[in-house]
Amino acid sequence: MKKGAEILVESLIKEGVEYIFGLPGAVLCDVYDVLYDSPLKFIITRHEQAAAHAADGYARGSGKAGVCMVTSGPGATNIVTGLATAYMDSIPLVIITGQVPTSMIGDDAFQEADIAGITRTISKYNYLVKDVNDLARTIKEAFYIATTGRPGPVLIDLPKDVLSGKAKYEYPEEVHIRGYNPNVQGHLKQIEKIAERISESEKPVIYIGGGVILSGADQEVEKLAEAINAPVASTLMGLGGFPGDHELFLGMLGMHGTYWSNMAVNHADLIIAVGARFDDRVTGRIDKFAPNATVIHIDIDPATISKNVQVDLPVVGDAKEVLRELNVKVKEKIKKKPERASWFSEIKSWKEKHPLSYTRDKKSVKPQWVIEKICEMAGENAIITTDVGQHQMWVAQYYKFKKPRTLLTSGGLGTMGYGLPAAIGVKLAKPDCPVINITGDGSFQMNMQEIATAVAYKIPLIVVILNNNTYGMVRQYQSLFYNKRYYATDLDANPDFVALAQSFGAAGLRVENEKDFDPIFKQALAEKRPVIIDIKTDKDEKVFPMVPSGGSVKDIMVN
Ligand SMILES: Cc1ncc(C[n+]2csc(CCOP(=O)(O)OP(=O)(O)O)c2C)c(N)n1
Repeated sequence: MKKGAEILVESLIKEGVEYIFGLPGAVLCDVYDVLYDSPLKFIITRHEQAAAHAADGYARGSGKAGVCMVTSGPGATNIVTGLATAYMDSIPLVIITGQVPTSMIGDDAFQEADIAGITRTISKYNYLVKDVNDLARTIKEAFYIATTGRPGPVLIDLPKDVLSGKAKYEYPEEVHIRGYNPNVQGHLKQIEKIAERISESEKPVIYIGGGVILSGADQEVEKLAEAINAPVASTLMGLGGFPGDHELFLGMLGMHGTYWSNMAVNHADLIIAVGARFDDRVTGRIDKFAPNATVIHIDIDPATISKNVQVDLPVVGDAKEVLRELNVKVKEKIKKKPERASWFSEIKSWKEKHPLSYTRDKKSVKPQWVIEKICEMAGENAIITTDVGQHQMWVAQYYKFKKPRTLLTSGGLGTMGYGLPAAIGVKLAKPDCPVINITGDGSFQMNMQEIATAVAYKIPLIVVILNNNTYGMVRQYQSLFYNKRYYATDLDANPDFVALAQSFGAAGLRVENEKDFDPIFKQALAEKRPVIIDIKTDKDEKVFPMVPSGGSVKDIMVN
């Protein structure tokens, strides 16, 4: 017989867990007492939201499930944003929450919150374990559900008496959940049909999303693109799923995508969407999206098919498996690589008409320039995390991501405060890669307390604050669509970020003009502790192109 807390810890070890991110509470003391003697490393964050984001960063970097453990009531409610962030981007997490004893559930007991109820719509699945005999099976299932099919976060709520109660311990070898059978292999006949349609296409565009990265399908995408000679556009979540410097790469599509990728999608006769969900940031006005195209959609989640855009040829399956089959079929159908001279010259003309550009001046350091410099200096192994706002879109536009899992950003929920804790998590998963959080002054202040966590565990990472003293992206909306009536956007009482960093025991550095950048960034890369670099930028700098919300490609603003 073993105690619930022992069953929990032993099961986590069996699942190959290295790190647990969390923050304590008395209800979990049985667990800490077991962890005390275990090889698992518990990373204490300063806020539970950050624990969830750190576990998420670990998961995005490693491809394994991230684990987070927090106390009941306020500890549990603090992870809601982290959970929703992971859910929207299909990130595998196992979140363990403490709960009041089963006898007190529903009594408004001290630090009770119905976290299973609260998180029902933002988790892939959740459990409230009422009997210690169910614990081992529940943990096995949670990891299985989190990491298979379309991945996602799973929450396990554990009452105090379940953790202190005893049961016979047997960890199941296999999982059988009725009604849950993710379909990995795509339908062969359908794949053949798709290959046929591809061979007839004159103006194809491959449109990749985060699913390409989650399934590890990047090589297969490259093979397909080269075999059929098709340009590739990516969503924010797909960046890194295709080499950013490849001649077939069009860059990001959608609201802040490149002019030419949006035009290409608009004029395509065939869209091959892989692991993408036709998010509104990509499609804009649905009825005007890719009006002339046959739409192929390859996705593991049957629920995404025709959810937003009517799909002509769907295949449900794992992107890597389906593309592997598709590449075989395509090889049979297409003997000679198509030239597509007129299609590529059309794309080239759009590229020449409106290239991505910004003007450098003496007044301030341009954020786009900073991002190009970081890309140049950080090396191919660097991993970038971002927050949300203009800086995030400039990263997507100006950083050339060459490998999967090198951009960690909150795409679906758009969570400010994600970047620093995610950087902590991914640095633990990939200790040999430089990790750089590119953030805004607004976003940084949402979880800046986590500098203490990075200092405490000697986690060297670099935070680059593009400091425009404003909630830049919202100010941009007010500038473009509300006649410059700026309201609720200025950040007048920002701290001195350099002094703040130093007060935490991190290095604080400042870039005032372009020529400061090289030596300071080199110094930051060499530091063995967290570094914060504060860079003053112009609050009126804007992100272009921009397709206004609810607009179509015809409404695109290029400057
Ligand atoms: C938690 C959260 N609150 C509010 C928003 C709405 N929002 C989107 S972008 C933005 C401004 C971001 O400002 P900053 O981090 O300074 O970045 P910048 O746009 O200036 O680069 C805000 C407030 C959000 N995305 N997330």
